[in-house]
Amino acid sequence: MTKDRKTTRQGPPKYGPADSMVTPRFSGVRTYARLPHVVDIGQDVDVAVIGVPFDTGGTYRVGARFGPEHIRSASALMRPYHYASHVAVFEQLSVVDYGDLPVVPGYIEESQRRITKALLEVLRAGVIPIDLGGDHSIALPELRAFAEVNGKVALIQLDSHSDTNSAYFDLPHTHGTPIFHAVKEGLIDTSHSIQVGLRGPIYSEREYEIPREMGMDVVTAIDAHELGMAAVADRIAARVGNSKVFLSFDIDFIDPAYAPATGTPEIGGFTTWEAQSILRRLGGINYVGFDVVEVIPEYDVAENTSFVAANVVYEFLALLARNRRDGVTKG
Ligand SMILES: [Mn+2]
Repeated sequence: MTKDRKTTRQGPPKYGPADSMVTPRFSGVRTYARLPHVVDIGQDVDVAVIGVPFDTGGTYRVGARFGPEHIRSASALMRPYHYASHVAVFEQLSVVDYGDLPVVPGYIEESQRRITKALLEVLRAGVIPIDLGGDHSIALPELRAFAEVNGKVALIQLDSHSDTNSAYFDLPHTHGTPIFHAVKEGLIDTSHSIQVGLRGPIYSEREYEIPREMGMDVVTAIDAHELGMAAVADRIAARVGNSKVFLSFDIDFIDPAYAPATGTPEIGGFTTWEAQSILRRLGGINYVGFDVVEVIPEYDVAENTSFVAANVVYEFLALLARNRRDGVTKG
């Protein structure tokens, strides 16, 4: 078990973004939110934003290897105060951009090994990672690292697909299979896990029964739109309770009208405001990590999708900043 950084870090945050009232936000080397690029992390870091530029798991469109670079670029417009939560994010948290984890294009299982190994170093330093994908196949090596440090974790998955297929083309690993393998490997506490936003043409009526039979709660997009975002958020919060939580945000949760640049777009999705509305109601949860995946900048329009992802990351940071301010500690 790692030490709890929330109680061990002394004094004000060491690392925060460049001041855009002092130097223009379009200047300098691009990192997430103009944060310092720091690879020597330890006591003085709470959160690390980390690129995972791997996209060999894509089954349709590919190019998420360029996601981290574009999300970082779009994030230059992040400002330090989160008004909806009334929190000065970087006064609460010491945050760095850790750069990218090692991957090997074309070699999914070797990349999984390298991602897990590198992420373990971050987790063992007591730092909460926010990973920028990459396709959703990275969730499996992420979950292997989270489970090794924390034991089974609860999963909040905002996604238009369940990603619980056992195989594609008679082979086990793609961006449509990570949750199947994670459950099979015992990495997820399914009884406290929930998938929200599932939609689109599927293979059969049975498809959404697969994650349910694994023990997860499933809120389809149809159900979520009927329930409304406040009720969806309440259901998520009740489901995970006091568990240690990994929140995985597939950008295809958002409707392609707002986030077109993704691997397998599905209409009937959620607006950016609806996504913010859910995320902002998920305070007080014991998060061990986050990711945002499946941004494929080649398909983007006016950088919209990267900008949405950059803001999703900012919502994650605000949740952690609120937890710090409110004295919420790890369980
Ligand atoms: Mn997915």
